[in-house]
Amino acid sequence: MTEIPDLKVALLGTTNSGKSSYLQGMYATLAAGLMNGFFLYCRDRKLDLQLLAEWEELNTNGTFPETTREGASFEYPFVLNAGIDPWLNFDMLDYRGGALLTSDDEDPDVIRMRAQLRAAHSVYAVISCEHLTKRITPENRAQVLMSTKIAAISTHLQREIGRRRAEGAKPPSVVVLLTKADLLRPRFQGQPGDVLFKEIVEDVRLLFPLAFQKHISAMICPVRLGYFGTADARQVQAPSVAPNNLMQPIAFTLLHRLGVANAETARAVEQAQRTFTQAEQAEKSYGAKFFRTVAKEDAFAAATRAAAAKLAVLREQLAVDTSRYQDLGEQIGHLPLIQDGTVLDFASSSSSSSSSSADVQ
Ligand SMILES: Nc1nc2c(ncn2[C@@H]2O[C@H](COP(=O)(O)OP(=O)(O)O)[C@@H](O)[C@H]2O)c(=O)[nH]1
Ligand SMILES: [Mg+2]
Repeated sequence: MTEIPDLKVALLGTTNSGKSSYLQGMYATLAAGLMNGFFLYCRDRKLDLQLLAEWEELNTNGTFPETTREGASFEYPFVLNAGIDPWLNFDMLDYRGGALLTSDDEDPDVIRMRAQLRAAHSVYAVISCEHLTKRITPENRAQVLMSTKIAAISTHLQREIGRRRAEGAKPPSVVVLLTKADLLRPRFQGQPGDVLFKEIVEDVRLLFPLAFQKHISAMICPVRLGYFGTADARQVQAPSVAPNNLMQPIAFTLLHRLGVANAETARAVEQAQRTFTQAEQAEKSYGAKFFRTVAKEDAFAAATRAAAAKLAVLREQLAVDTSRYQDLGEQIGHLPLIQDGTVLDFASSSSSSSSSSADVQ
């Protein structure tokens, strides 16, 4: 089997913020191929069955799984297929929320979390919307920072960004994952979608300014598994399960990764084009010489062929990745994206297509 690239996502959020539930719903959505021809599956067959069984349990009986797994950090070894081709090893890391609480540098969970953060291409900062039922103000900010553990998440991520900067490496992309978005309903009832986004962006700016930093690409994504009305019910009405926006964060993570990779491939194509032109010219000018040997002629021709083949492979890769980039871009809809502190105009960016965000609450 050919090597496929790795993509690592770290989910950081306090206990009960909705990390595992998001992961399950997201997995069920992507395993079903609902993201425009991209499919997710789990290399670990047991985990795969468990995730799908838990999702089915929620959908048929309205029961959330026990949080026994909260005792340990958990790594899900997914593979993302583009059509029938395996494209990426997609590892998702579901941290034990408790690791965020301790400032003990020797704590094994903290050590593991740092190691995983180092490898992460994308970090999801998870905030439950139960803390966003009122507008964030300078007065209530400290309280919300504490109960969401978002300050600790910022600290860990900031450290990692600093470490990468010192090494000349790129920071991870950032998704602000606003789980339990059904709980925003009373706050925004009857208001147009762009009011919700405008206010939520300002809330996030106060809670998690890191997402607005220079060199950071971020997305703010409200997600919901259903309309449950409360923040931590073990038992809900099965028909109230109505997932929304579960795949958009993944599409964003992939887009960001592809954007970086495509820029590199485009540079490699330019370089390969130059090499090819030089080889071709060298072959031509040797061919024009009066004294030539067949062996040398063959060597020049072989060099041209090799350069042409390399150029063709790179061009093909760029074409495939560019088309994937377009397919994924269509999945994002008009969710707020933040690049270098500038909020891209989500309200006007696309008005039709995708169902995302239209009914976030
Ligand atoms: N209202 C609402 N509650 C949710 C939603 N998703 C999860 N929950 C609740 O949040 C609880 C904790 O979620 P869990 O995923 O275990 O959190 P974790 O500790 O961060 O992994 C669940 O048992 C559900 O009751 C949602 O979309 N809406
Ligand atoms: Mg969990």
